Amino acid sequence: ATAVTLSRRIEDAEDVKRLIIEKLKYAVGKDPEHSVRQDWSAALILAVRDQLVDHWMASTRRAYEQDQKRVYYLSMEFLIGRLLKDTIINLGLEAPVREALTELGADYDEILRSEPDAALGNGGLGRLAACFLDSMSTLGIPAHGYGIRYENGLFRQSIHDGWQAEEPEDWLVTGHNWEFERPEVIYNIPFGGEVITTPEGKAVWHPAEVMLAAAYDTPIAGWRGRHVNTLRLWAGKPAKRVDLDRFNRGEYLSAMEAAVRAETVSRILYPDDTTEEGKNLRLRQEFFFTSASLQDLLRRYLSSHDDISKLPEKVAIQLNDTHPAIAVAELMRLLVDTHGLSMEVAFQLTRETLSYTNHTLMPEALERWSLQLFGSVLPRHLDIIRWIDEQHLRTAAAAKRTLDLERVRIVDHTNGQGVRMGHLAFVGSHRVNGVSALHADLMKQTVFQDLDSLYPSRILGVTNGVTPRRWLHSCNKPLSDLLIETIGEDWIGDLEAIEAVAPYAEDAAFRERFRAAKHENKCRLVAEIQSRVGIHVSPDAMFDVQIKRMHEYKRQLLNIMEAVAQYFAIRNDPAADWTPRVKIFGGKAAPGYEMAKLIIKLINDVARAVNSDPVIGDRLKIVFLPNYNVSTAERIIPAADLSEQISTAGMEASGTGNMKLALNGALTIGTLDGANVEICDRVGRENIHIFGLTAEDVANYRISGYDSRAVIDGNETLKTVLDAIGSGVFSPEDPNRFRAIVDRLSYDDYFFVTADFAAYLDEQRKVDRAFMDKEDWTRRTILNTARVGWFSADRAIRDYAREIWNVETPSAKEINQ
Ligand code: 26W
Repeated sequence: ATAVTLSRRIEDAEDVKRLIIEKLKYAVGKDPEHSVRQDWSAALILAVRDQLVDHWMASTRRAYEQDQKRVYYLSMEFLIGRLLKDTIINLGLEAPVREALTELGADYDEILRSEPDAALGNGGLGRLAACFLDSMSTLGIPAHGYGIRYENGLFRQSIHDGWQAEEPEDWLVTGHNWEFERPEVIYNIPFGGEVITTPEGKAVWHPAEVMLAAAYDTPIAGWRGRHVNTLRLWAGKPAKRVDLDRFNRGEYLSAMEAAVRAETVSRILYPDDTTEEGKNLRLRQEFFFTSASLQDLLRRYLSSHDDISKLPEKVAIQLNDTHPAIAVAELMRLLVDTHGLSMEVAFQLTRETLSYTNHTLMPEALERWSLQLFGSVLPRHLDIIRWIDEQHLRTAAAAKRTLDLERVRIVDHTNGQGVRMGHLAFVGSHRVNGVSALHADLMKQTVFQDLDSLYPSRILGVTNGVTPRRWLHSCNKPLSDLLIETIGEDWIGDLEAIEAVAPYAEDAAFRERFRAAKHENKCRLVAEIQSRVGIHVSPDAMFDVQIKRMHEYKRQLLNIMEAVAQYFAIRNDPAADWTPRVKIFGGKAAPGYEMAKLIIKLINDVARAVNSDPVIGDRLKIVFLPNYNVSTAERIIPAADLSEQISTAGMEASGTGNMKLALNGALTIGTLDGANVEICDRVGRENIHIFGLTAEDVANYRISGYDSRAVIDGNETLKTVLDAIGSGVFSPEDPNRFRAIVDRLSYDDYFFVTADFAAYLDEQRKVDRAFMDKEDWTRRTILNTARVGWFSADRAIRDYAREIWNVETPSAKEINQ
């Protein structure tokens, strides 16, 4: 076995060549002469995957032998993107792979681009889960990610006549070469039916239907590839493919019905990250993957332990938002109904094992299921939740007389009626965390105020982070090379070491090279913009970037309104000393979110007018890059000069794009929201452009009332901009197209766009002046890169490990040894 292992290990380009040819022949079934790009890609992925297997097995063996505590990250979304380049870089194989492919006559970069971008997530929450997988492997924490193997990930966006159109994303069609199917790992997932109480008083669930969850594993390597964890995704399978009785009666289609229903559960990722759908399928998806994951981890625990009561010493389960919150009831059910524990003991173990991360305070995104739906899909769980709620209510009644008991209940008995999943997750967890300092504070002041008073010190903040491997070292080679040459490569495994570059901000020669790296990235993006949307932009202009999901609270509208104001100003005085800008937008709107889709159209209509106006020239260009995803982010972020983080204060829980952009040497223009607050603290107030209402201002306005009409009437520029948009200046073929937007802002400006407009414009003009001073601008961008090392996902994971999971992590020094 050892001999086989050694022959597969890559030492040089010759080894790579041999392995690729072998994979082409014996795994893909092609000879090199007749291989197309997909074949080369498959062969390369399979060859690289081989390199992970020994470390992967060693990691598993170590966890068993040393009886290490394991971490399970349950998430409905893992927005991992492409894996090939990062894995090659993590393993230190880039040079030999490149050389081998060149010698074989294949194009390395083209092969990298042909890998499908696994879009098993909507946005920030899913991407955070992917960064955390990278960091848990880098830190050598024995961990599993558990999720759903969606056949169709987030839809592909195309732009037709300025409007968003959605097409299905079928990333699995070309085959997912990273994964290992595990046909032997299958679990029964029951649904529906009823609960019967036996004469002895034992509750027995008789489900109406049982389907299967089948495991597919993807190995996840960390920095230097020493430790490899598993992302285990579940696919829905029918218990039996065909109903033979029906089939024999000639009812061919209905004989397949149950099979189709089972496969539907892992068919599609819900594309809406704002409004909870309340759909039967969504609830089934949540229970499906949560139950499979819990059954799987209990089986693993029991294979080497016989005392179930020690579970919390060896297992930590993190719930990524409330999507897997049914875990509270499902773990109880497994412990009580399958393993014979009492409800009391089961509840204690459940709470000590689970913890919950909240990612949003927006009331419409807080999950709540009607009792009717919940009871029909998960009747046993509803009983268990009622039991938990009774215990919880007793605690509440004993603790505080002043509390409104109706508000703290998990099962809402008021007219709304329903199961509050946030409450369930909170009550069933020993720790509940927000994703930035501000967000954790707001959790205590708003949605979880009562629960916080009942269970003080359960809430904590763990500020998000991003992996420096993907989001600097791999996506920004020019800057990474410069950093490595200047301060060495410790920062890749210990991002706070990047601070060592700060003194070079004062070094003119270094600044020149830092600018050159940025320029190279900008030129690459210029070419992409030209080829994808046919707009010519200059790499010398400021690249002003807003890339994120389309949402009213993120205020892409404020950004495009500023563009309109600037457009008019330039037209009025073309000869003035304008700072040339390219405004770049990217982001998907949920298919049912009409306002967000209308804002995309507005951006494109304004872009059409501005980009074709000969008076404007290079002074202002507007670009909407379609189908924003992880891979496009990897090309846009290194090229950005200005990072737009302009959400209504109090509404963006953290943000993570803000961290990636600052790390890559962009300055931020932003509100004091989410992690912007902490970014400001670290880079220094003079190296960031903060404007607008604070979260406290917003909260006060919500109480006292805010009159946008008066603000509009008092601001000539704002009035001109809104009149133009509302009267069809940008949509002459349909003058009323944007009426709804202007009406919203005039009568019910819920996101305070008009309130922040003047301050935003002021700050943008300061940005213009600052950009003109090339040396000082570069100095400040270097300080941003140098000072955001704390926003590494490695630091975030250390915080989770210490404050929530109670597992050990190695020091930064050990990582770099
Ligand atoms: C009910 C459907 C649904 C689905 C997803 C509702 C809400 C969500 C997520 C909470 C949306 C999300 O991605 N939130 C983002 O999480 C990031 C990681 O913590 C934060 O950085 C962002 O600020 C937050 O918006």
